[in-house]
Amino acid sequence: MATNRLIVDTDGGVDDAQALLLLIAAGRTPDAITTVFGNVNLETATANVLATLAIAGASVPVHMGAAEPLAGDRIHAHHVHGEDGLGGAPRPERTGKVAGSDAVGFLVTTFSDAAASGDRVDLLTIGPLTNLALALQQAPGITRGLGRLTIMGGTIWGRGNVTPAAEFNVFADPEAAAVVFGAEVDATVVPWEVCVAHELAGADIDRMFAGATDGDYRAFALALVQNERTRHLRSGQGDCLFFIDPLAAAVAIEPDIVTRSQRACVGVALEPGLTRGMTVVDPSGRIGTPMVTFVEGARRDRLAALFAASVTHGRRGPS
Ligand SMILES: [Ca+2]
Repeated sequence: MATNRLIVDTDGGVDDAQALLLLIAAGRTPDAITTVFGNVNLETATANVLATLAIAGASVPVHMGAAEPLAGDRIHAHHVHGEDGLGGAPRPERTGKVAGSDAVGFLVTTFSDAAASGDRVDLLTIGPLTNLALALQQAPGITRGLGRLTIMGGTIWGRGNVTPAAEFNVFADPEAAAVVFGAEVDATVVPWEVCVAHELAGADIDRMFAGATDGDYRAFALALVQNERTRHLRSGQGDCLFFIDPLAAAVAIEPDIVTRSQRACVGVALEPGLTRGMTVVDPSGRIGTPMVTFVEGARRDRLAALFAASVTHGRRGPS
């Protein structure tokens, strides 16, 4: 079976950059990228994506999307990803330019065409769900053009990161998440608790980088990973890297990597207060939204192999 085209929707943080490097190294360079506010503002997220593509030597059209959530105030995660969103990773001297500033229009056109032709397109979202929600509101029929939809977001057991109950991507725009989880689409969801249950030990990371050729690419990839290791060490989580967006990327391109999953429908808590942005996961189906698949476990050997490939992938010598 031919491989579907792939679009990645991203908010340009450290693990977003790692996910892009993983996809490119795995031979699944996205056919297009759409950007969204989230870890950092929209302009910075877009600049970070362009920087990552330049470092990897990949030419991919990048469309700027939503700068604000559907409702409420914009949040960010500079405390995790640094002021620049890439943990201070060294920037390339030159980057490409954006292909457009209407990501929502691009998604509507692409998935409408895909629906008409039957040539479906996969979508991986690793940021707030604003762009996809706006596209679905404009053109609900685009679900017929969607191939595999893989979403990093939400929680499965109710333990969030940005609040005790809510995960960042959903909390950043709960109304958008409610639109997506209410749409007629069979998504695969990679929830927060499962991401932090899949880690790579510091010693393994060191071994991978020891095999990488010196250069801009290695320096960039190393800075990304060191930002995370330093933060985890400071917070007492040990010397490791958690697979967040890279886990979703791996699931998107290697469905067989999933070892355990749960079918459920999802409600998103929208009321202000303790539970805003919480994903209420309902295997019984009583919430009534379409069933999606929650990933509960993935093959660690394949994750490590995909990550290792992304460490050693860089072009050799000066570009
Ligand atoms: Ca992200």
